[in-house]
Amino acid sequence: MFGKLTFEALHHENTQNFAVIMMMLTGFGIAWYITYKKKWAYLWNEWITSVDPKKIGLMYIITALLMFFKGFADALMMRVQQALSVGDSHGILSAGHFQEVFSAHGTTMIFFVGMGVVIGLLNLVIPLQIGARDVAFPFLNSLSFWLYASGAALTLVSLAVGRFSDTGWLAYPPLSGLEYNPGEGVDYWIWAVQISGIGSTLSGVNFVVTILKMRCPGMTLMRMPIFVWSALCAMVLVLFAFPILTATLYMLTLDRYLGMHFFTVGGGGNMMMYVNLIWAWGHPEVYILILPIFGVFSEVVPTFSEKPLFGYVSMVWALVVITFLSFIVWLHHFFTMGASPNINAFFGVMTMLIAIPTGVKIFNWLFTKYKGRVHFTSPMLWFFAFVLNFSVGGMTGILLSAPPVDFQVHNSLFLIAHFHGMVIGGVLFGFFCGFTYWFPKFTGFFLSETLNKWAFWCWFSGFLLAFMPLYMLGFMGATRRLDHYEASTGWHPIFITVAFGALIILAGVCIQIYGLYKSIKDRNINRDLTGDPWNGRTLEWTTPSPPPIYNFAATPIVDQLDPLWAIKRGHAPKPVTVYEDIYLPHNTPAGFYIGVLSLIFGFAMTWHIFWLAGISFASIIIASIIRLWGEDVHECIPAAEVQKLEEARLKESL
Ligand code: HEM
Ligand SMILES: [Cu+2]
Repeated sequence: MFGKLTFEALHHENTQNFAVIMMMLTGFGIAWYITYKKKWAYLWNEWITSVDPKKIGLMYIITALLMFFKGFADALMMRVQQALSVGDSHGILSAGHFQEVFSAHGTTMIFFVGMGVVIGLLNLVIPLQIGARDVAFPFLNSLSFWLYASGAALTLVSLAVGRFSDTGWLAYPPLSGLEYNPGEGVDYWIWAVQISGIGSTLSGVNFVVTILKMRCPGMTLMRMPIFVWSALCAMVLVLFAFPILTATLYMLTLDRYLGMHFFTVGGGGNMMMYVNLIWAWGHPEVYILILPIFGVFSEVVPTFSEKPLFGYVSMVWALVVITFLSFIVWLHHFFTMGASPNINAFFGVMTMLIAIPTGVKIFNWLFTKYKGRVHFTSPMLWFFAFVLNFSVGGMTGILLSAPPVDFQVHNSLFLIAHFHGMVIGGVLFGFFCGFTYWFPKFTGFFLSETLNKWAFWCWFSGFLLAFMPLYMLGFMGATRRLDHYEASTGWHPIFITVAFGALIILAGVCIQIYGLYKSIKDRNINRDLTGDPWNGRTLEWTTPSPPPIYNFAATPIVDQLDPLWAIKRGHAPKPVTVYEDIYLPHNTPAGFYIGVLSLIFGFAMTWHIFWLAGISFASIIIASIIRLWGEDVHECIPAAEVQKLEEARLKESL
């Protein structure tokens, strides 16, 4: 009846029990608070069923931040373990549990934090920047979000029921095959990643179409803000890369559930195929995360330097070249697998080539500041820290792309230092930069700048202390995924140092949480009444903060880059507002239902409860058909009503 699920699945080590209790208390706390404030109906009507990309974007970011706490807790546990587990001492985690922790950390951070913050930013900013009222497929957008959330939820469920995968964030066979891993861990991983991955593919479809088809009149491709360009490139990568992930996971599923042998050497399969396929998705994936971040900096740096972006056209071409190149470098992730020297050399050279367009971008940002009036606001601080970290990470990446060097340091902490430079110094710092920059736009009030700066300095110094010494450890021979080592290695002091670094990051995180809390509490005294607090250049700053549900009272028309600056500087006429009837899609609970059904399906498949899996899968299909059958209902806000709303708002802001 319940497949492999027994009460045994609820037995855990004490550290994990603690985590489960904390998670449940947090959940109950939130539920109690919503009940106490009588907000369930509000939550359902305004958020859960919403198809407004501004709300969906915020939901992505909130989910990603919650998942970040989990991934960060995993990271702290690993750091504590490595600082303690030397010689006779064995630290706080058993070897098996440690493996689960690093697998969960990597999976959570890449799929649920990285993807969440990036797609969240896209939802918030893209429609506004292109002068649109919505994305091309509003319901699909809501569905994407709920599939993503359901993958994240499945990862959390694995904390409480059974165990998560212990095969690393990419689950290479044969370790992840049935023979070596008969438990439920790998299946949790497969379904969590598969379900959220389908959500990502749908987001890719949605944003490519939105950017290509929904731009306001006059916005030609070469008049799009660079953030839009970066999003377009990233979403094209999604379209090409995510189907590979889906297919690869599907083959692993067939291997594990039906005893097929795609990746089993004994049965005629080839596990190297898995490694090739997963990285044919995996390398583009890191660019899916970083390209939109390049876009963020291309918005922030000119605004806070009071100068147009240096080299717009070269910026666009750099993005396009990176997009292309990122598909022909995947083999650098397994130089040591035994391909011929010629093949290794080809992929090594292709990898090095990426440094050129990336360098173009870095120099363009720096030249943008040249002779500009640079404001050292917190978004700019994140940018400066990014330049440093990304350059160091990029340089060590070039080292790794030389096969002979890679043979020495692959699988060592040198690699961990390199890619955390990219994902923390790049993706996270870039997200914090964009988050701070656009925060007043979407909430209508500011974050505390003083606290932002404190948080920044903790993150920055903590990062340097937590990750730079890993380059050294890597050279000294410390491998990654290490839960225990001997004192004679001499690594112990360095592991203690990097643990302190992680604690300083923790201080930064705490300051950020407090800052968020404080700015929400004081929101009536730190309101942004202008809609354009930073002297912005692009269309999102022509709307009030927060923007009305329909974004623009009248569809904007543009005839150049940086249209808002053009108006402010008298290079373009002030737009006259001609009110029009506005059509907006109705909210729908279908996305939420399909998300919940997918969660049930993933859980049932993981535990081999096949009748439940069958029912939930059939329900997903039926729900989709019902949804597709219905007419797309739109709500009309008549022009007169829009005018009334706009005039009321103007009066209020005076
Ligand atoms: C916020 C602070 C973070 C800390 C302190 C941290 C720490 C760590 C540690 C200690 C490991 C294990 C290293 C080893 O193998 O010995 C690790 C692995 C990893 N981290 Fe992080 N990390 C952080 C953030 C991130 C972020 C933001 C991402 C991605 C967006 C990320 C992605 C990964 C991945 C993919 C792995 C490899 C997991 C595996 O071996 O399968 N981490 N991290
Ligand atoms: Cu790569």
